[in-house]
Amino acid sequence: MALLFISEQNRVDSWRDYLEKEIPDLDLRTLPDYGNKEDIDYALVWQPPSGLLKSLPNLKVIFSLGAGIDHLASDPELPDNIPVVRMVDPSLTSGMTEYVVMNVLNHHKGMRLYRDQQTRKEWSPHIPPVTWDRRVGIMGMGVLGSDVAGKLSYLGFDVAGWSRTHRERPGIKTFAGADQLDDFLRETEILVCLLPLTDETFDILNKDLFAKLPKGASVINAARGGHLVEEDLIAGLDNGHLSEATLDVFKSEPLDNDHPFWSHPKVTITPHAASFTHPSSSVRLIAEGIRRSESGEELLNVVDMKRGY
Ligand code: NDP
Ligand code: OXD
Repeated sequence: MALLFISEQNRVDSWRDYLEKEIPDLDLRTLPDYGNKEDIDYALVWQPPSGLLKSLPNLKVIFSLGAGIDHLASDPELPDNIPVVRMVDPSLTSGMTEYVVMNVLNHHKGMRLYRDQQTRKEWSPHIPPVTWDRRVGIMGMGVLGSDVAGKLSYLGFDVAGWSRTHRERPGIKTFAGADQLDDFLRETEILVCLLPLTDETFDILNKDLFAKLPKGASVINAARGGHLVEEDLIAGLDNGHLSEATLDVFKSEPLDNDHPFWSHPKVTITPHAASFTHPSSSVRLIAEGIRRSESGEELLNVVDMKRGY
């Protein structure tokens, strides 16, 4: 059975051994010379060339190498009759939780101020509120947001979550839908975005939303650059309404050399590195997906492409 793997070239090398060990009869194909189109049964992909998947006549399942599928949904040529399975993997989840918890703690403790002060050899302590008086608001309470919320709550933070449909979580204040967005934002001091990128969530982090946060709030965007109106964030930071931002994702990646974020004193940048799909754990999910497909069982983590996530 043939699986076409599409990602950055260096990632194939790290995936090959794991895939071949987990799926012994696997015939692994890569670009550019992947052989006959008719051979390909499965595709495991990140940002495949537009139209390529549609040209594979015997394709059974498209596996996304990431949790997000906007890299597929944005392809107008994506075949609409092939299920898309997204990555729901413990290593991806724990990596994201580490990233968000690390940055929430940095914002909470004022680490950016201390970095600045160090350059001036300035000794000025800042006393943060106790964690239970610090509201962290998480936009997107799915696989990643729920895990992050649980761990932050364990650390004692006052955690709120916002999702599309109402979801009860022990110890978390939950809000849902456009009607409850303002209530969610009103007390959020550290805002974390873990939404999928859809038509509804594109540009959601904009000046109107920032204006509803309390003065001094900070922003962590670990979801997609498409969520953020970049100039609105810069305006909010420059006029003092927002205190700082940590950004992992950008409208255009890699970030342009002359982008103002690089040198903005209140912005911390990571290069779309909040979390990664590690082959050591995620190949089991691909193998299970292929097994289910071959035996006619229901696939897990199939994306609702109409809903967009
Ligand atoms: P899930 O699909 O599990 O969760 C999505 C959450 O967003 C759900 O709670 C959903 O609500 C909510 N949501 C969707 N649309 C809306 C809306 N219009 N209004 C309010 N809430 C909405 O996704 P994951 O948690 O697995 O991943 C989230 C995103 O994180 C991915 O799509 C990807 O873009 C990004 N990501 C970034 C990485 C990085 O390295 N920077 C790594 C991995 C993922 P409901 O619960 O009601 O369905
Ligand atoms: C993902 C990502 O969606 O890495 O998994 O961005």
